[in-house]
Amino acid sequence: MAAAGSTSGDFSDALETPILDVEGPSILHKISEHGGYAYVGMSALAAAGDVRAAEAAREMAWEQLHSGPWNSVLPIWRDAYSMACLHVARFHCAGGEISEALKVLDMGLIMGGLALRKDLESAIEKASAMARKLTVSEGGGDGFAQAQRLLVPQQFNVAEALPMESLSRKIVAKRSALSLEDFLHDYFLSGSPVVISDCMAHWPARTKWNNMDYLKRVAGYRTIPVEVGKNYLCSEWKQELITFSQFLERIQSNDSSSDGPTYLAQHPLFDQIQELRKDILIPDYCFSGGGELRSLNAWFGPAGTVTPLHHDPHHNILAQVVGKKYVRLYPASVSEDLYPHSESMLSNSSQVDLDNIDMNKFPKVQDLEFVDCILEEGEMLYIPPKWWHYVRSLTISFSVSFWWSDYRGSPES
Ligand SMILES: O=C(O)CCC(=O)C(=O)O
Repeated sequence: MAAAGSTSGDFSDALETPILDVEGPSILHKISEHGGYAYVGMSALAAAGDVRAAEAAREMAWEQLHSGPWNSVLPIWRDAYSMACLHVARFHCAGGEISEALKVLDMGLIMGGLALRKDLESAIEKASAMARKLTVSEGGGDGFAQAQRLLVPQQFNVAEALPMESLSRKIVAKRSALSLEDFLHDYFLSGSPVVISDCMAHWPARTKWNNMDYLKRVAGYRTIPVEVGKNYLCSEWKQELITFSQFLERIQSNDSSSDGPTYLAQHPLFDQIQELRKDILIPDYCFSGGGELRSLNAWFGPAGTVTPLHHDPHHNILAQVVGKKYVRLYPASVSEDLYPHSESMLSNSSQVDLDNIDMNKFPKVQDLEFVDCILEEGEMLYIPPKWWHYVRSLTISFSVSFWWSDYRGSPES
């Protein structure tokens, strides 16, 4: 994709901020009540056209967001951060720096508060349309004129090593086009996992997400948070913010370098990128139990990503849109024998590394019953609440998880 770095296209009036225009004074008032006078001063200068003040205000709000644990940050500072992002993006837009504007607006969405979210979203929509136009006019094509570049070739090469004893015990039951009634009766009510095949052929994502050009076109300039490293339990693990295009290049080049794979994991991508949200449908199964949908997350990465053994409090449908994954599941009844971490933050994760089990430290694991499967492209896996799961991608893989609670709500994890 050609860089839409700077352009002569007129974008100066594209960034309308109707909510900021109305709510701005009251947000600033609250910030000054919390001692943020310097921010308020800079923000006023930014609104009057001072670029450096806009950057300074954004920096100040950023510092506040990083002043302690995330849940201790005053919500008003998140709105202050969104406000400053809108100011900074406006200057980038006026200068024709569309990709810079998009980066700043995405940071506002990812890190900012809810008050100005609609302004951020509509600015992103406009800036994305402008970026696409520029890409076409600069000769990048619209991605459909050329032969499709597939993320995952039709022939899979599953060379990844699986944990010991994989696929040698009980395989997860598989049902084709399972009716809602049978799902409820045979699996949901008894709390048993099941793989459901032939249930998502109608999703636009099934034809679109394996196409590199499509993904670049709808999301290439967007900034996303990724995880880099073997997995979140390892000390060298880190998080980075990169553009979707950079991410696609990394996973295509199969460069898991010394840092380990780059994984877009457990990210509410579909709240952030509306075009991708349109490509998926909420499975009817997620309405079982009369509760509510809690979150939709994307899991997108190269072959070899590992989500270590852990459990979640919600019902989960893990939908495999592109590529395939190995999944191993242990019932909640064996929790104690899986040696959960003692720190509360990690108490839903096991200390056992299934890829390299230390039998001296964790002797009970060896004899535990588990079920496992290879989750193929186009299949969904139902994971009941509290079931432990370990997930390894066997190819480039793009999955979506749907978490929901039943009428009782969900127990704390
Ligand atoms: O696909 C993965 O890597 C992990 C998925 C997962 O843990 C979940 O959906 O809860």
